Amino acid sequence: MSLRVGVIGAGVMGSYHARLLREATAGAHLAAVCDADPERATAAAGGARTLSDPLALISDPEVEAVVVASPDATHATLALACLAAGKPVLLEKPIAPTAEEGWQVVEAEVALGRRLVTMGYMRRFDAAYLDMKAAADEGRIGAPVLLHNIHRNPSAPDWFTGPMPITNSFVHEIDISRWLLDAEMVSARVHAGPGGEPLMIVMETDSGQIVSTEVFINARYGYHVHAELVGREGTVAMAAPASSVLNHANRHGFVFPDNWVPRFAQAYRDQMQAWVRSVASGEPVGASAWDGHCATALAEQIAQGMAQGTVRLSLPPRPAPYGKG
Ligand code: ISE
Repeated sequence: MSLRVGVIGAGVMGSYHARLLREATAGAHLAAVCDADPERATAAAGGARTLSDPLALISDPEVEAVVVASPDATHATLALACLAAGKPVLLEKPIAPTAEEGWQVVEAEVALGRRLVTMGYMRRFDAAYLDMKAAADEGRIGAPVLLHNIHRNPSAPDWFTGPMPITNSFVHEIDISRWLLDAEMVSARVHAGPGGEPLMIVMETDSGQIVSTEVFINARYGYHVHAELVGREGTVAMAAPASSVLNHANRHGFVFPDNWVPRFAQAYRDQMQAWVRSVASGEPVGASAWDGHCATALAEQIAQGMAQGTVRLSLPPRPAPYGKG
């Protein structure tokens, strides 16, 4: 049996997810693509059906599971429609632009009594982060006390406005830091560089660990994500994300990609495969709707409170279906 998956959104992420379903995922195939722009939809569909109405795709009997990769503002509404239709959804981050909308998704899933939402926090499938987590969990660096993150994008698109460096980019570090440290964030302090960027965000966990993150969305030279986890007996850091080094024009080194798709290509692939397997087995995988809500709620509190100094962070009690994680 091959799972019939519909993809909503045919931009950078949607078209990559569609390609993974067409070419690189066992046990599933691309059944339909939906985008307001018919040319984009056709290009991403590679022969599969195209639609322009996302709700029609979700209710289509030919679609058994849905990937949502449309603009952030539509995520919660489409996730709610998937839950109402009883269809599993791989939902691109963030869960919503606001905590209130994200919480509606959590409440709807809890009311349904079944975990159908998987958040597309793909870093949880990246080999380097998985190595770091294994090193920490197996005690190879002693008790983790500090995590340094770097998140640099070459340039921000025009529509990247307001708090988006925090609510759209830094949400990745909130998620990956909660997951790596298996801890909750309790406070944050943001320092902004000249003219407002880069941001240096320092969070503290409920067991006193420190998480520092540089968010620099106009770093010019390339897309660069880095992390180092510091333990009492050692550290584990990401190696250069390259399989070769180049000698050219009096230089020696590796090349940074322009954006996150090449950097996390394998993580996206592994995430898609793991999601398709989890739909078949019924065993949840990856970040949950609760994790999605936590990232968005903490990002919102940080963005709203950053001008006032240290921000005390809080979350509602974790609903039972989400266990600990
Ligand atoms: C983008 O939406 C992503 O999710 C990328 O992974 C992240 O690095 C980038 O900053 C976001 O804007």
